[in-house]
Amino acid sequence: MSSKMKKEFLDLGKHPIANAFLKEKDFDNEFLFDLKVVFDTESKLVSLKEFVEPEKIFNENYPYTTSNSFPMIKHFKETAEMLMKEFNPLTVMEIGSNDGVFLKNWSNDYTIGVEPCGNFAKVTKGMGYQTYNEFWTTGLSEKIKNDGYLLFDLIYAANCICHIHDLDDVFKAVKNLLHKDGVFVFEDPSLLKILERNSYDQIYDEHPHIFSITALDNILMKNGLKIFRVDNLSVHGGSNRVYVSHNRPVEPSVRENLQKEDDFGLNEFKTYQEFAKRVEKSKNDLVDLLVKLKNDGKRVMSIGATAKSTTVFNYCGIGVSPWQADLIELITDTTKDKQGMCAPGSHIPVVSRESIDINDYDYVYLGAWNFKDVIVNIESEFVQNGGKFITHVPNVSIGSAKWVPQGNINEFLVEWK
Ligand code: DWN
Repeated sequence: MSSKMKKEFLDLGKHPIANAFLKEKDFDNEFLFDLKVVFDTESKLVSLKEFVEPEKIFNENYPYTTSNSFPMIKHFKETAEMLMKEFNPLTVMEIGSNDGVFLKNWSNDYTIGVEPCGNFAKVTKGMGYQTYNEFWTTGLSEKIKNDGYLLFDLIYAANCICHIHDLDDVFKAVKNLLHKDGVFVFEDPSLLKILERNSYDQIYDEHPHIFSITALDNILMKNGLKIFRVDNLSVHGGSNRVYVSHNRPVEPSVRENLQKEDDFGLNEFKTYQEFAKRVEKSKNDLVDLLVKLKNDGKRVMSIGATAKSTTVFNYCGIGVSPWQADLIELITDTTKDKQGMCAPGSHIPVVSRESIDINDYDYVYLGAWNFKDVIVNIESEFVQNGGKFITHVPNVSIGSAKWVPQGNINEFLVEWK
């Protein structure tokens, strides 16, 4: 791709590594980089202007485990069941197998994982799955071939392909190991949903690319593979599941998605310039709201020490600028490796949910807004005591939850204002 084709549309300022939680002693040595975003007018791919070395991000200390985002366990079980039913694969490989939440739905006799983070590769090896503790490259695909593996009927990857810099190499490596009748299925956040919902917080070091179906279609085609189906998913605030093969007939969902993206303007640079304006407004609205609450003597905490909230807090200066130091007092997270640490850049303390009394706070900012319905229902006592939620997606708003009948049970649903 020629760099002349890449046009910058968003500058989110200096950012740390989104998942590099740290202790106070390491504040002075924190690595920061310029988080800027470009649109390639030729391939239509949206990417970061500056990539961070993968070894700095994905290593022994990488803390995000799929199993801690527990609603995802059900998602991966259902995905595996669907893939089993439709494609009945005899050989399966997962790229980016994390702590094995997808792998464990398949027999370890015929399933292997690829995972660059040593801590997770150890877990899936312990579960009996052959796991290559390496980055996904054409070199690794050759090694797997030389180790005697047959070509794979199913290659799967979730929230992984958009993490890799060199997409031509990624897809060449897949082509190298995909059986002639096999399917490559991968899920990643949807660029269209991000633009529709102003969820700019999907932009951080781990996402060097944000995929549209349009860009993927162009890049896969160039590498001799073809998208034959697209599913739109609600997970992670809106993702696409993309089905790829050597030569299966293309289904209507591909054309429909390409059309939807074109209708929204994803092929035009001005759409991204308009998005950049909405991102700036989102920042101003969030800071204004938090400053007002602070001045009114209200206390605000956050749930979910997400990579996404690293982007929000650093872009908005929350916890970063001295005059915005304590707008959000703390973050709770279910992940043990994040607890007792400080959030990247903002240095807001991360603690376990059990260690605090949520009723001491007036507002909860949803760092994990993608799990808002789950979190609101877990925090029923806070809701009953009049506690309120804050989100910035799709617009900065305050939500109060109400009991609403859902079939046979009552659930909390948030009404946003
Ligand atoms: O692609 C990626 C996605 C899949 O996960 C990575 N690049 C990094 C990561 O992004 P994230 O940190 O934004 O993901 P989540 O899944 O939104 O993270 C949710 C966080 O919130 C986890 O640390 C677990 C925590 N959590 C919680 O404290 N209470 C989650 C739930 C549901 C809860 O009730």
